[in-house]
Amino acid sequence: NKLPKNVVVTGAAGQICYSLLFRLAKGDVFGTRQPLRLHLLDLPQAQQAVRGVVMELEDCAFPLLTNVVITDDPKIAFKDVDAGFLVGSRPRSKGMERRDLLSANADIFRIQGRALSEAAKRDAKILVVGNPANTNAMILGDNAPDFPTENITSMIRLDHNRALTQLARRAGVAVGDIEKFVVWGNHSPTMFADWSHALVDGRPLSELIGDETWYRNTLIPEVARRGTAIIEARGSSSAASAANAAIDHMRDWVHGSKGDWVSMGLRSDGAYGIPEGLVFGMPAICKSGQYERVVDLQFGQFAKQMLERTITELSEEREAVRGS
Ligand code: NAX
Repeated sequence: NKLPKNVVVTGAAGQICYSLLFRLAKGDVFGTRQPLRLHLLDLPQAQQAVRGVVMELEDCAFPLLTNVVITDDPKIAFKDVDAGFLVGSRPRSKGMERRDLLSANADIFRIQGRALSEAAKRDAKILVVGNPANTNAMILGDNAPDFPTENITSMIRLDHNRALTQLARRAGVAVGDIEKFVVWGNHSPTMFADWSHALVDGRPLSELIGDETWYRNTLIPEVARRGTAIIEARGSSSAASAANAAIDHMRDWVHGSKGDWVSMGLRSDGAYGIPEGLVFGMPAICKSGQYERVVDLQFGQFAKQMLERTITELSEEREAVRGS
């Protein structure tokens, strides 16, 4: 019998977690033989709603779920965790400036960074989902002096998955046939969905589709606007697909990506001209519980411009939180 893994999930009363928690408890990330203890963190005013979600978790009688801790204290939530999904964050309220949003979230992730550093296991795998996810993940790392920053990642997988379906459909192939596709940069409209290395059966995907204008003028902006399209259609933001992307990200990190690339927000080491310390969507290959960055890629003029645009935005976000 395996020892249970401790998994912290923040924003537990929110809509993404309403899907994420059930799939986690079912075994979709760590496997169907791995028992789990969930540490659910949310704000004091959301504790009652979290208790309701836990009642529903109980009513699923998940064989893997050995215990659930409900708390509003980050130090308790991060205690001895093996993994974390940091979904909770401060949403933009009416009339709130972008700078105020960044600074409200900076405060949350500074506190959680300290709790992570003091209480989590050193090899814990952390995924930041709450927006602005890249900058929140950067702040978390900056404030976790005793925790390895390479174990802190941010989510760009939803954008990756969104693009993959559109590309596969256009090319007339299955999603699983596309290899070496990546989304670079910020989880925001400046993200760069990059098909320049993507292959289907060893053949360039761009050649197979053969329509650069569609790629530049339709695919890239539609992926960037997909979140807005979902809000318009559904009346609330993407939740089940976001939870699914979080599951994909963590499952691949834990179990491997079978040699293929995945898109992960990783702390830049300065490669590709991305300023060191920014958390940036980039390609990685996961194996044996670790990720390896894909290095030495070459870029054309268009890709360079697109990268520059999202680098500029993330650098500005960093400047905005520096003084906050
Ligand atoms: P909800 O507003 O439904 O839930 C957020 C929950 O977080 C609430 O229960 C709230 O009380 C809690 N919370 C707020 N501050 C907290 C704190 N300091 N500690 C613990 N919990 C706290 O949002 P939901 O739709 O679940 O989305 C959650 C976050 O994911 C948002 O920031 C959203 O923008 C972000 N997303 C990120 C995506 C990505 O690809 N990186 C895609 C999906 C999603 O938009």
